[in-house]
Amino acid sequence: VRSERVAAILGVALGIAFSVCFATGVLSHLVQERPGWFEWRPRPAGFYRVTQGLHVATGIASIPLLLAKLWVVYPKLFTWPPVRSAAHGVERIALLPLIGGGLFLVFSGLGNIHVYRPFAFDFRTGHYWAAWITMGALVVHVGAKAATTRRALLARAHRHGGDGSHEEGDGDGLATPPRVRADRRAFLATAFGTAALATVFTVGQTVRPLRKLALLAPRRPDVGPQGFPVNRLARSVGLTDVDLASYRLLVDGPGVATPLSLTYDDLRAMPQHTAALPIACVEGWSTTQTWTGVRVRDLLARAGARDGAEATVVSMQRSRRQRTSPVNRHEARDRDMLLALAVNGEPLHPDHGFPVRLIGPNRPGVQQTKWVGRLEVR
Ligand SMILES: Nc1nc2c(c(=O)[nH]1)N[C@H]1C(S)=C(S)[C@@H](COP(=O)(O)O)O[C@H]1N2
Ligand SMILES: [Mo]
Repeated sequence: VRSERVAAILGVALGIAFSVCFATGVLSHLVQERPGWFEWRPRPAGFYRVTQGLHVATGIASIPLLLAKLWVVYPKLFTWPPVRSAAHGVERIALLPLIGGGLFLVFSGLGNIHVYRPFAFDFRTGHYWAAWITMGALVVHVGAKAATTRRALLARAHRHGGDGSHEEGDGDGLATPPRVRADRRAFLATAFGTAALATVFTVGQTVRPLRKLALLAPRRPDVGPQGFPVNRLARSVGLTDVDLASYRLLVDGPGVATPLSLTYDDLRAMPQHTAALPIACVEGWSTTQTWTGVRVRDLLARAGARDGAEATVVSMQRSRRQRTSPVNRHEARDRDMLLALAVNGEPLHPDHGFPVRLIGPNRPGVQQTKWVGRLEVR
């Protein structure tokens, strides 16, 4: 089982999973950071939901594959002499960030979706930089192992393509006995089967038809107040009973001609729009609900903001974590960018952001700000 062939098959699968995970992860990071050169669009509305679902699913599938791969190759870590040449030395040094980084990524990610963040540093910052280091080491590793991998994978093709007298080899010219081949198949079936089951038992948190199978998922997309989940409770930010008599939504900042201070009734008196939009949490769960409220673009127009205005949405919560979120000029114009007063025809539950929450297309959950008190316009 501890053969080049098994290592190669697991390696290819891990390479694909890590690449998808990396691309979707960098995208998610950029959406949350929004550097100046990065123009995020509000359409297609469910795009982020798919990319982040893939991120968490490929990360979870990687865990059994990574452990299987380490089990297959770890005796090779102790071969003698440790370094045969300069190139070999570089390849071996790259194993440290590759193995350490890979393990850190999958387990910090797994922790994060269970809201377990025991690190002294910010989860996203650490996870992001570890990803670049790990992928750098992976590029070195793939370069060093490409020839071996191709040889190990082609051994079987050679057998099939031949006259039938060839046995599957390990690339070393020796035939592989059938018992060994059966053991390898069983081992690989266990590794891939475990990866498949771990994935099937969690993707129900975002893939509706599988929600009954979401046994390993931290959340079910249909369980919570008003029928969907909550991460941050109103209680935890002291906003369980917001007084509507004193509530005001401020629309102000350098981008408006007339600053607004609107009561809840003022908002209810404005034209209401309804849209089905997902909350797609970075933790990989998502849920689509039907939201009703005031369009951000109507509020901006009423405040005399110019076309091209951008805004920062500010929550009434005191704690800084996820208190604000950005609305760029594309989002500000979108017909479904709402300050929602209601979900599925009912006023928002306090845990869902009563009296007013932002909800818009193609945004990470962390940017669907609850308990909104202010739109600061530029
Ligand atoms: N003010 C505020 N809005 C917030 C949050 C928060 O902590 N504070 N959490 C965000 C996150 S991470 C997600 S996924 C969505 C949905 O989270 P919920 O499940 O807590 O409603 O709301 C977002 N809005
Ligand atoms: Mo979230």
